Amino acid sequence: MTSYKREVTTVPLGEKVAIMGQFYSGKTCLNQRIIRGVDWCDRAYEATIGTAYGTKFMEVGDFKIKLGIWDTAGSERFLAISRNYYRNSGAIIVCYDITSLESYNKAVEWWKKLLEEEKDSLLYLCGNKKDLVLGPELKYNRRVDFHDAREFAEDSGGKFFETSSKTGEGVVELMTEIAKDLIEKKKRLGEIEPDRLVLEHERMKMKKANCSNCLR
Ligand SMILES: Nc1nc2c(ncn2[C@@H]2O[C@H](COP(=O)(O)OP(=O)(O)OP(=O)(O)O)[C@@H](O)[C@H]2O)c(=O)[nH]1
Ligand SMILES: [Mg+2]
Repeated sequence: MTSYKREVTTVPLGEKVAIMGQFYSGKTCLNQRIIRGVDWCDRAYEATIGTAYGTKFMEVGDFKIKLGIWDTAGSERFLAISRNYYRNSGAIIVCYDITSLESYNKAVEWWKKLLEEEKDSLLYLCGNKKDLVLGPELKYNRRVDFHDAREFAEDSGGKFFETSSKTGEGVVELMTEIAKDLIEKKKRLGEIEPDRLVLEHERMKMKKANCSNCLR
C-alpha cells in the first residue's frame, strides 16, 4: 500500500512580529503567554522600558515559521524607540484593554498611523483582558464593543481578536492566524514553495540512493 506522509518544511527566513499599544494594555503579558505559554499577570506590573524580544516557532500545515516577537513599551516616553522596533514588521499586533476606552482610542490612533507608514505589515487588532469581562457581573466592565472594534479592523483590511493573556483564551487563535497569513504571503511572493504531499516510498528510495539534497 502506498503511504503518504506530510513533510514539514521550516521556512528559511523568519518574520518579525511587533506588539504595540497603550501602556498597561497587557502587551508584556501577551508576549509571555505567546512565548512561554504562562500567566505573567500574577506578577506586579512593571512598565516595559525600551523593548523585549522573544521567539516562537509556529507550525501551520506543511510549514514551520520562526516568529521574532518584539514587545514594545506603551509609555509615550519611549515612542521614538518603539518605532525602530515595529518598522518593517511582517505583522503588527495593536493591543488595547477591553475595559479601557482610552486604550482603544489609542489603538485606533496607532492603527491609522500604521496604515500610512507600514503598508507592507499585516495588522491585527487585539482586545486584551477578556477574562475581566466574562460572566453576568463582569460584562459591565466592558468599555469597547466587540462588533465596533471588529468592524473597524476589518474595514481597513486587518483582523480582529479578543484575548486574555491571563487565561490564554484566544492567544493560540491569534498566533495561528498570524503564522498562516505570513506563510501565505511568503507563498504569494514566491519565497516558499506551495504545500506538497510527499510519497513516502519515494522518499525512502531517495534516502537509499543517498540523495542527500533531495526532498529535504
Ligand atoms: N486580568 C488580566 N490582567 C491583565 C491581562 N494582561 C495584562 N494584565 C495586567 O495588566 C497590567 C499591565 O500588563 P502589562 O503586560 O505589563 O502591560 P504593558 O502593555 O506591557 O504595559 P507597558 O509595558 O507599560 O507598555 C498588569 O498588572 C497585568 O497583570 C489580562 O489578559 N487579564
Ligand atoms: Mg510591557
